[in-house]
Amino acid sequence: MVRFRRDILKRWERNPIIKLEDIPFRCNTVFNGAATKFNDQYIFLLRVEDLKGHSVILKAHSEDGYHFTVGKEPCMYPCDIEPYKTYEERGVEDPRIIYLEGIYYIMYTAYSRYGARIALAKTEDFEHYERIAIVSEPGNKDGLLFPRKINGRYVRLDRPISGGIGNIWISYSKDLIFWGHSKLVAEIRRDFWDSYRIGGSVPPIETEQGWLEIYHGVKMTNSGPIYRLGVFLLDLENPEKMLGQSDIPILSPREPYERIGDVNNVVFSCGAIVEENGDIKVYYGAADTCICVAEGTVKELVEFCLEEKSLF
Ligand code: BMA
Repeated sequence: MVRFRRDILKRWERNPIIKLEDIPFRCNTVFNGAATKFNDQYIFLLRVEDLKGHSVILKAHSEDGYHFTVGKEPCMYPCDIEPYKTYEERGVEDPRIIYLEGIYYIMYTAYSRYGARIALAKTEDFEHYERIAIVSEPGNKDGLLFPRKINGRYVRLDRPISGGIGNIWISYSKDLIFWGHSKLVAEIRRDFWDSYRIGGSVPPIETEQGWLEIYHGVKMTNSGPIYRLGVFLLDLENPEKMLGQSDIPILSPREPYERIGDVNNVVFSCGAIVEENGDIKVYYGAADTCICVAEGTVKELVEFCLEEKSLF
């Protein structure tokens, strides 16, 4: 019998890496989070949903990327100063960290009765966090900053709902606050695993062949949505240009901790760490209930975007 891995990424055998029991205060679930390296440590900003159903952000740190120590209290709460007060009333969700020009920027979802908006904060030390602005109209989320300017402009991917469809768009800014010149970059694919909705997950990773984007795709089924992770590659100097996209996912929910939780059948990433040898640790929320890691190499993910299309 031929033996092969079901998924392109390989799960850490001791997943989950952070569970509800690790959180030192009363809360509902812990899931999606952002990752970076700072002072030789892995820093993880994770999303914790409180018992009211609103999310806060909590810092965890680790020496090896697998064993994390979780902070005693959240580092970002919904803010009580306007305009954040209105637009974060239901929580701060799904952070992504981008190191850009010497600053760690945090793009996150501000969530309120008016829906989702992308918000931007920054930190230089992961002790003090400063909000910069709300940087999108309502109905937009999954904001991912590119880690450098391209042709003199800041660039981001985002996920507006337009025409009732969630696709991945790109937009540009001169100051990180006002964004425009938006264009469609990646679309849902009819009859595929990402046919219902897609959104960027991990901030774009620069490689020699292009910007590697790990995104999430959703298929709607009779028993609800299934969230999986996939990859595509964008041109380095013209990131509106798609160079390749894999037909099949790199990670699908299979393990019990990915199948069963507050939202069943979800693997959802907001961050990854690329090691010096080219290995990549992709952190993901599983079933909106715990945090896990799966690994691969950047090289194989890039090749996967470019290789002959195959469903097997
Ligand atoms: C998305 C986001 C994620 C969540 C996922 C599955 O729309 O809200 O935070 O993990 O749905 O519930």
